[in-house]
Amino acid sequence: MTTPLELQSLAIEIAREAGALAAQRRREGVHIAATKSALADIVTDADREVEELIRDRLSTARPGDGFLGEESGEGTSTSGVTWVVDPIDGTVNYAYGIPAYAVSIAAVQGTADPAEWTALAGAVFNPAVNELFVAARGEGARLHSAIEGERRLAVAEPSPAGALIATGFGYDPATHAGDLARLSSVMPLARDIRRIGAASLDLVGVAAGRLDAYYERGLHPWDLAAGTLIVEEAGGMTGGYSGERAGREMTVAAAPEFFRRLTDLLSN
Ligand code: 2AM
Ligand code: CA
Ligand code: CA
Ligand code: CA
Repeated sequence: MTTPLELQSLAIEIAREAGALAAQRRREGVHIAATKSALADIVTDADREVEELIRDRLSTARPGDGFLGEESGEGTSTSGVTWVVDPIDGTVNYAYGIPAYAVSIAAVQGTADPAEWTALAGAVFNPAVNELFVAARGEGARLHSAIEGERRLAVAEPSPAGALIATGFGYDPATHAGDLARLSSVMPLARDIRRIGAASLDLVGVAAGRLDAYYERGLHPWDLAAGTLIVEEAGGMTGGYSGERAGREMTVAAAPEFFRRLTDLLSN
């Protein structure tokens, strides 16, 4: 048996090494290798190289574990544990030199499906500002920050004056009308809106109290695996529109009372 804390240590070690590689490649200059589904849906050489490093380190340390990564697909698990990895979350920020991108690494038990898995450990590391957000199941969530130092994370309900709400917009033009309709429906609860451009950083932002809430449609397992565990271990709630788990259809994260108000609004 491996404990969530042991998996967390491995996630941290690899996220720091992978983040250092991403930052190094960023300094050397970014090459956009391909445009995928849409103009904003890009992949750089660094996305692929960083995922390869993570996959290599994990298969050496834990050869029986499964793997699900954005850039290189799936590998099966014989141990019951699967690593769900986004090598660079926020690739558009990365390509433009905006310091809001992160390596996201999570260990989950069971399947690699967010509707079914039990998340055990997660690490989200933003090398551009040297901030690491971590959680292990049942052990709480922590931030190790070059700016703020080290602290345990705990969500708080927003001020009655209004919430700072982050969201993201789908790359597929067919989703734009729905994105705008949801945005206007949540505006009455908002003090202001943020579109940061990296789902993992939106989620850990909620855990750290830097954002009051986050919601987005269209996320993939690797966007949300580590971040949702970090929110939950910080005492927050994550999920879809009405009781289901966070996933492609909808991902909402907030402190419990505000989570209920926001999901009520979004589902109407
Ligand atoms: P990426 O940078 O790893 O591709 C932006 O809202 C967030 O959504 C980022 O975390 C981005 O991840 C992710 N994302 C990836 N593909 C997307 C898509 N087709 N539509 C919307 N967001 C997407
Ligand atoms: Ca991508
Ligand atoms: Ca992503
Ligand atoms: Ca990515």
